[in-house]
This record gives sequence, C-alpha cells and structure tokens, in this order.
Amino acid sequence: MYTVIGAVKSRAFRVMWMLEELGLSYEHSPAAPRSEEAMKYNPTGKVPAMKDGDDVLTDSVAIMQYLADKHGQLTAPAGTPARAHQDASLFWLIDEFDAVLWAAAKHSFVFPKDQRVPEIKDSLKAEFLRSADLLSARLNGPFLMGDQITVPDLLAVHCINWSIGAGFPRVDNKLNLWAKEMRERPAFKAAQSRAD
Ligand SMILES: N[C@@H](CCC(=O)N[C@@H](CS)C(=O)NCC(=O)O)C(=O)O
Repeated sequence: MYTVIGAVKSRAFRVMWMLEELGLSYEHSPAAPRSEEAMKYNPTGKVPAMKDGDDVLTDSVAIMQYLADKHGQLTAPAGTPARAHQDASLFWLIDEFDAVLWAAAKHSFVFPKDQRVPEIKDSLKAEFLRSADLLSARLNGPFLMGDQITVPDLLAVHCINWSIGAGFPRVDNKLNLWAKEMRERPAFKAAQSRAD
C-alpha cells in the first residue's frame, strides 16, 4: 500500500495523479509543508513524500518516475534512447517551469518578508512564457513524447495549472487547450477529488 504525504494543493498532486493513472490505490495524508507530519517523513519538511511499505521516498518527480518504472507504464524503459529523450524533457521542465514558479513562490510567500524581492517576478513571468512557447512548439502529438502519456506530461500540466494559480500570464491557445484536455482525464479528476 502506498501513502502519499502532502496536500492536494502542493506538488503531492503529481504523485496522486500518477497513482490514479496507474490505477493503484493509496492512502493520503494531507500534511502541510514544514508541518510536524511532513518532518516525520522528510527532515527538510518538504512535501510530497510517499511511503511504499517501509521505504519513504521524497521528491515529486523522483516518485512519479519510480512509480512509472515499477509498474512499467507512462514511461519509456530505462536504458533506451526514448528514455533519454523523455528524461531530457523532464529535466527541462524542472529547470524552466518548476524552478521558475518556485522562485516566484519564494519571493511571494516562502521567504521571510525581509528576504523577498518581489520585483523579480516580472522577469520570471517573462521567462516562463518564453519556455511555454518552446513547449507549445514541441507539442506535436497528443502527448509531449508522442502517442503515449509519460511522466513529463503530468509535470507540465501541473506546472501550467500552478502558473494560473500564481497569476502568471496565460500560455498560448494550443498549450492551454492541451492542458484543459489533460485535466479532463479521469485520473486527474480522481486525484483532485481527494480534497484535503
Ligand atoms: N523538488 C521537490 C520540491 C518540493 C517542495 O518544495 N515542496 C513544497 C510544497 S509544493 C514545500 O514543501 N515547501 C516547503 C519548503 O520548501 O520549506 C519536489 O518536487 O517534490
């Protein structure tokens, strides 16, 4: 049995969505970041974490890829060129989407007030939009890697949703429609319905 630690409105959602895509059951502990509960599983206080039996795994992307590998779905097999392309796409999204949104969050509410530099946010928004345009141009099939849904799709859509919540500029029509379709997936909706 898997247990996901982290609120739905955190990166824990990515792990829950992956579990739903794989058709696996799981328990959910909606711990807030830096809470006592979160610290029990990750000394940094970051969420998500996921319990798999006695193992406690951390980092949303590491956990999504672990689940995909373990269950042999939503991923190209390790050690193939297709997997290297998929990983490149994943790491690019971490650099250019997740890290940019996270930097904006740090300067909005994560850092102590006296360490925030709100002026940086305009530059981050412009950077995000440039990356979103690149992603849109790369999207040439139903999914980022072609015909099959893979881990980068979940990460990209989660980041696009996050960008809307963070008041970032809207991505172009093509990407926006794609994200909308992805949000219609039963697995996405099932994860969302596990309200905190
Ligand atoms: N790379 C990590 C980032 C995790 C992370 O920063 N999570 C946020 C919530 S979405 C958090 O716990 N923040 C609290 C903190 O950084 O102290 C992942 O993808 O899991």
